[in-house]
Formats: sequence, structure tokens, C-alpha cells
Amino acid sequence: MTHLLITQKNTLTRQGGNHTVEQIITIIIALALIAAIVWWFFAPRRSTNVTAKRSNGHQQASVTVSGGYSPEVIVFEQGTPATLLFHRENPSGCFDEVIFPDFGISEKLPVGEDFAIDIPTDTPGEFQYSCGMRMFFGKVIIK
Ligand SMILES: [Cu+2]
Repeated sequence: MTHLLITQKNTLTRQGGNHTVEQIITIIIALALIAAIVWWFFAPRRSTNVTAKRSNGHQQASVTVSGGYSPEVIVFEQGTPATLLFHRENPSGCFDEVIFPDFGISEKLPVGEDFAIDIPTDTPGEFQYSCGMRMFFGKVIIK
């Protein structure tokens, strides 16, 4: 009888021990997930600055539309006629439209094709553009 009780007690202790390890692992995983989420939202984004290619008094750059706009930032030279080519890969309705509030431009982007938008380069500055719902952003710098 005494022997049985001791055995049971040992079993219980061992189970309790395992449980604690599981809890610790769960907490570690939860903390790692929270850290990943915080990093995803607040880590400074390395924005890729790409200068438009110039030839024959014209400049042009391409932006791929997939999970956002890539590259995020395009640099144009002031005063040279400029074209931004949007290549939309993502069929999500989110990217149906691209809007440049500063230029009064609002265009529908076709999926799987290049769509050219002429960018006015007379005024230097930083001009943000976005999807129609203002969820994803890109930027044009004219200097
Ligand atoms: Cu959107």
C-alpha cells in the first residue's frame, strides 16, 4: 500500500514536471511570435531607393506590384519627362487602383501587364502614392 502511494506520488510529480516544461515551451513560442509580430510592424523598413534609367532625354523605371510596391522608392531627375511602369502581378482587388494624390492621378492597373503612368517632374519633392484603399504605399522622389 505504502509502496503504491509512493509510486503514484512519483508519477504525479513526473507528470507535473513535464507539464511545466510544456508550459515553458509554449510561453517561449508565444514570446517569439509576439517578438516577430512586433518586429514586422515596427522594425525600420529598408526602403530600396532606385534611380530611374535615363536615355534620349527621357527617364523610366519599373515597379512590380505583388505584396506591395517594389522597389518602394523611385528617384527621378527634375525636368526630364518620366514614365513609371507598373507591372501588376497580384490580382487582389487591393491593387486594382493606384493613386497619386499630389498629381491628381488615379489609374486602374491591369494584371500581368505593364501599365505606364507619366510622372510630372517639374516640381522637386517626395510624392507618395498608394493603392485605392491607402493600405500600401510607394514613393516617387523628384530631385
Ligand atoms: Cu488596398
